[in-house]
Amino acid sequence: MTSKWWQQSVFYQIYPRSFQDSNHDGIGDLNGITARLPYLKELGIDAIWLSPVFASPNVDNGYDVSDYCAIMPEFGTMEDMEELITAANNMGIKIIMDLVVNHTSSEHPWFKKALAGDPHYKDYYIFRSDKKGLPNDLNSFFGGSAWEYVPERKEYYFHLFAKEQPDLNWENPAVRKEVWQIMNFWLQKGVGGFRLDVIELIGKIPDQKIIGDGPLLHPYLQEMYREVLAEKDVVTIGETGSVTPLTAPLYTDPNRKELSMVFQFQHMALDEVPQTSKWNLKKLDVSELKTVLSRWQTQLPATAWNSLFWSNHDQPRILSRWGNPDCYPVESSKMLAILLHMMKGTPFIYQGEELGMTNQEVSDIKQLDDIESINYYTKERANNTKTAKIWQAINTKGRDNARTPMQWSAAQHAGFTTANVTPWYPINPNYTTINAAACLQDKNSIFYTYQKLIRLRKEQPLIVWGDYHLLNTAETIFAYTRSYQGETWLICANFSASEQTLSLPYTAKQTIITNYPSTYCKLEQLTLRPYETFVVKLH
Ligand code: TEU
Ligand code: CA
Repeated sequence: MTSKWWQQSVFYQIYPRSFQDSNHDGIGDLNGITARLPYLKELGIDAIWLSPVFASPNVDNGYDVSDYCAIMPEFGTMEDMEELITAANNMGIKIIMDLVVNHTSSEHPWFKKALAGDPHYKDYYIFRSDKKGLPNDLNSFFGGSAWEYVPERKEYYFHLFAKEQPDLNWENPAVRKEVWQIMNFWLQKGVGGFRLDVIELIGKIPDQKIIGDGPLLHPYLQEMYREVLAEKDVVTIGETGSVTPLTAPLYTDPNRKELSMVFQFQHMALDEVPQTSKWNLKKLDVSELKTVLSRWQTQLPATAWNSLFWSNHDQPRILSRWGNPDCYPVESSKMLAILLHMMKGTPFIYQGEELGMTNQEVSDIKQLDDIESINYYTKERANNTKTAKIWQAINTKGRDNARTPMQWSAAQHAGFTTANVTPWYPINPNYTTINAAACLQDKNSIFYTYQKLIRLRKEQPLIVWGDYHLLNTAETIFAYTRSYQGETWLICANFSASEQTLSLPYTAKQTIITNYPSTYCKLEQLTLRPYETFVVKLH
């Protein structure tokens, strides 16, 4: 397979509302991002996945788009967006737009016209008559039926997320043409590609209760390639919640001409009771993490390409999830960074991950912003579920955890906004110690571990292309090798807060990166400190 720029790149996800406010209204914006490009350049990333910045009533914080070719006024103007694209491109950083086209906002003119009975736009969405009540028992991901009744029309429409996010009818060629036009509009502005929100849902057949991975999904993606992507050097990353190593090549085999890579979520579900809901908590188990991640390293055919990520705007903070924020925040953050960034795939860093930002505990419904958490809370209260249990679930898994503003400095409001302004969402009080300014001043900070990992990926083809092999060790040791063209590296982590002894039949030739200030040579008798992690060249 000929190599592509995005296979050797590291991406950084920005959640614009929470990144940097520039005009003193407490809401992050485009000019704020432009102002922080030098910070991202210093980190060394190649591309920014920008969560949605399109016009939106913000029922789901921008994932409900009312105009795909206009910027949300809170975030700035189209000129600001063009400036951001140009400034980023000039620094060698590509801007990746978040294309949310499984559904629109109910405020989108298409939907308004559809509701008004315009025959052309009616077929842009999925309407069914109400003759026998609800068309079927499909539920939406945010709770309740996926069918919303419109009394004036005596019809239901279909929505897999909030009722303010009606699903587009992809079977209608006119809808697909609109999407190709939107994509071309943004490509002409110089963006480097798209992250495709819940793209596996577009092939749905609601009447047969087929939702993910529907029969027309891949034909639509191939049409997208033909109509928009062919001959263009752009990246497409599909958000594919149910993808497995066996189905991934269907999206990413270059011969099939669909997408560049996928986001898989199997490692994100390890704290959930399988086949129930994300709120049904289960204890984390390191051996399951090793199994899942290793499966993606070894079972993916050479024709397929995967992304690597620990967090995003829908997930809790990784340090609070798999790390140890109370006793070993720095060591465990670096361990997680090294473990993931030494794997094969394209890494995505979520804003603040490189600083060791953590979850923020809440205990009052007024502290919630995320529609998914609010709906869950409301439903469970109605079911008389104990509040302690509800809050435990929300504090462990709620999406607001990742959406607290970026912690830039120890100044008031963490430098996210100006002193006398109230940020749109409260800042985690730990900003006084966990912040970018502090990280940049400390050469041993988490930030510089990420910086080094990014640099190593650019210098070492072994990290990009090497074969992966999991070593058989005690449960809480996560150790694997990468081998490429006769060279082999060992990556070894003590995934626990206690000391672990370990014997590996190797001698290290060179120490590459560590989270304790040590060098490694003879590996037959090792005593690893809490979260101690090292990468060495074996031969
Ligand atoms: O998320 C897809 C998705 O399936 C989420 O509902 C996910 O299951 C949940 O957030 C996990 O807690 C994408 C976006 O990333 C998300 O922000 C949007 O709300 C959603 O699509 C609808 O556009
Ligand atoms: Ca602002």
